[in-house]
Amino acid sequence: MKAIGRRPQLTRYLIALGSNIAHSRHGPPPHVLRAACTALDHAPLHVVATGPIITSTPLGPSRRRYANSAVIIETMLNPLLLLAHLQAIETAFGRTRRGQRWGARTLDLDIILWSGGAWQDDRLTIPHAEYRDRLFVLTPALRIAADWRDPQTGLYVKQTHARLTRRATMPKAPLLHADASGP
Ligand code: PH2
Ligand code: MG
Ligand code: MG
Repeated sequence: MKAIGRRPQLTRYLIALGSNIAHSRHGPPPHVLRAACTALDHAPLHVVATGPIITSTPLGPSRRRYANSAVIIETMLNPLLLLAHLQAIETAFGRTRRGQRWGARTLDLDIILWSGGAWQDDRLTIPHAEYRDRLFVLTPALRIAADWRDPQTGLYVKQTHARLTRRATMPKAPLLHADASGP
């Protein structure tokens, strides 16, 4: 749903951060994310919660490991204005867009969820289309947004996270004894 015609209001967003290229000044990816949190905490944005920084195996063609994190920000910006603002921060951190999908990047800032429900247009989709399958998003998000609800699945972040981790650690079904009939 679009917020056209609505008056601007204070809104919360869950943002995922990723980096797998060092920055000449900020240093390696975990330091890039720390600097990005500082950059995000300037008007018209305000960081209200910061998740842990984790390292993760790259999904996609890049071979460099990622640093990932998540923050909650509060702002009066609507999703499209926020998207433009986040892209400006990515560019200020030296992000170049060479068109390769999932290519290596100094800084990636993705809008995952917002307090306004769902958003869909040709520039932006909220909830983020792939976050439900990404532990590198859900693990840091769990610490700061466990009780945020996905308007499309109805699941809380903690449930979406549990769905992934339980599947990964589910005990195998007990082996049936092929020779159960015995001697
Ligand atoms: N981001 C991608 C593609 N692959 N892999 C990891 N581990 N972490 C990311 O943030 C990431 C990725 C596209 O944005
Ligand atoms: Mg991304
Ligand atoms: Mg992105």
